[in-house]
Amino acid sequence: MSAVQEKWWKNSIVYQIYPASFKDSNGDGIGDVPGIISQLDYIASLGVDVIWICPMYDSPQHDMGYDVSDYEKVYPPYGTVEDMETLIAACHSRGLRIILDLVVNHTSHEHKWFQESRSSKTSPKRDWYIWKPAKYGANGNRSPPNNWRSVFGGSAWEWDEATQEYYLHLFCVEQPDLNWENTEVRQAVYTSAMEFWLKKGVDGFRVDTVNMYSKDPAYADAPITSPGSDTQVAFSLFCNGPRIHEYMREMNDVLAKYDAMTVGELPSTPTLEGVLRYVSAAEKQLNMVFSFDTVDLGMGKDYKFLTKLRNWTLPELKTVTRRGQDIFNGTDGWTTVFIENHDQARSVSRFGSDKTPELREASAKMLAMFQCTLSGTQFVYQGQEIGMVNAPEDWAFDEYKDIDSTNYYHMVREMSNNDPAQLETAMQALQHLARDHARLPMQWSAEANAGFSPESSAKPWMRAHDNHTEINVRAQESDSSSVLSFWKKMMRLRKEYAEFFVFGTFELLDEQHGEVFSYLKRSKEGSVLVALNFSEVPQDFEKPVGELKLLVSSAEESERAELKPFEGRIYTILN
Ligand code: TEU
Ligand code: CA
Repeated sequence: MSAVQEKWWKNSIVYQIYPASFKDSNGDGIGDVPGIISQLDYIASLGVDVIWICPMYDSPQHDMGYDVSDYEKVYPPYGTVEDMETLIAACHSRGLRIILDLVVNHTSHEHKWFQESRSSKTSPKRDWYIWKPAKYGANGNRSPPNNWRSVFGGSAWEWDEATQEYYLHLFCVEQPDLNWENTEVRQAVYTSAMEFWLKKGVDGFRVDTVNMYSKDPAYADAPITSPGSDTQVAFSLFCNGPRIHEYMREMNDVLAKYDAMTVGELPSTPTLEGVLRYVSAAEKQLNMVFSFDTVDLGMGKDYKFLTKLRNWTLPELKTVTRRGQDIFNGTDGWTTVFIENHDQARSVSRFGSDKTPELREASAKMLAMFQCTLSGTQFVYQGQEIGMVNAPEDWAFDEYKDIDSTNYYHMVREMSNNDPAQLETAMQALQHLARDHARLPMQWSAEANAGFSPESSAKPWMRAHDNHTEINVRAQESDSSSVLSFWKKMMRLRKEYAEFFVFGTFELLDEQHGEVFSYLKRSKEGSVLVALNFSEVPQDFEKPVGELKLLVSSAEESERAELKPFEGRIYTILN
């Protein structure tokens, strides 16, 4: 099928916005919806097609809005429902589409549904959440119904003193899991969280933790992988449960009425077959998903922060990339390409180098080329387009705000009895992998607060990166050799050569090469070669048969055969 006949979202580029950190219009130190509206021309100038806004719903913000207390209201510091209506119209008038984050595996503990549910065992909404009695040991000690560990550490069960039962929270204590087995819950979710916004004209949803709605109904203990710990990693028991595909189809029936685009977040589903069950067109469930293979590279299995720095190799990155690209090879499925989002450290710091300005810029451009030449719907996270990097190594722990980071650090402090060496290791892991890095204020200019908040305003809710004087939108917009200019060029090229880059099939070359990642993208019209140097030193690379014509290099024009440090090149192959 040619590109023109395909669904609009396949050839789209989505720009992800984290409302708290994008643009503060009124100087309270917190980004807001009017701030987003004020930067829509900038967003449109990038050449993207869709914006995705992370949760802007009313919330007590225990997990930055992924704990929704009212789906039909906007968190007041971000603005109002009217501001959202203005934003939707302002997007559409620029030819941009807008999708929202749909967070319905759980609500906030402050949502009225949960307030009612916890009010008594006989509440009509008791069954809207997952309540279970305690277990009692021989000595009469009370313990949770099973050993599941929450994604943010600690037990996934919280004891409710008033009604003497535990409720399930796969994320933080303030995020009780909804009981999707209950039909009324599903209908309430469709009406309040989905149709309320679809009727206002949003074009679809990014669906949070999409595979956790159906849990293994036995609620059995997870296998012991951390001996000596009360809690165990339990993804295999709470992801992809027996009714999940029934729920997906039911949800899709609602979304289909609005022709909405959907992208589901799909942790713990590493096989092609598992992914296809959600995204095969014939299944009518989701349009595409975010798989975790690439962004999980090098993370600890037991706790993600329990790892060595840069604990991954290039051949591993190649393998997971190929696995992700396999879906475009003869299936009726579709998926995404991304290496950053609000849950990940910055890609330049993880997969490139932020050691010197030269290496940083070179690797940011090379990574742009990497992403823009992979098949799928493309997602770019705010600040990625200017090559923003992780917070500096010398920032202290109190600059880290995310519950995932603070829970981990506090756990290490407690378990190690404040041991300085262990705390230092934990800090290093945070500096490498914390979600906080993606949440630093967007760097608009060299001015105070990185131009995120007006100069005279309150301190931004997270400290602006010290390097904002060097890395910022204003400086890069007027520089044709900047990371930003290169991203724009690559996004244009991606569309121009969509049959290769968006829709083509992927063929890995030189699988074992530890420094150069090279591959072919093929279409009916022929092939292109992509060669990416993932190292700090020049590298040779193997050339396939055929006459190569350089289409673009991420480095300054060079006659040399070798790739420069972190250089990427694309060649068309003439026969
Ligand atoms: O994330 C779900 C998820 O499984 C991970 O990305 C998780 O945040 C990470 O592994 C923790 O280290 C989604 C949202 O993207 C995230 O921001 C929320 O915190 C989470 O759901 C709960 O709603
Ligand atoms: Ca504000």
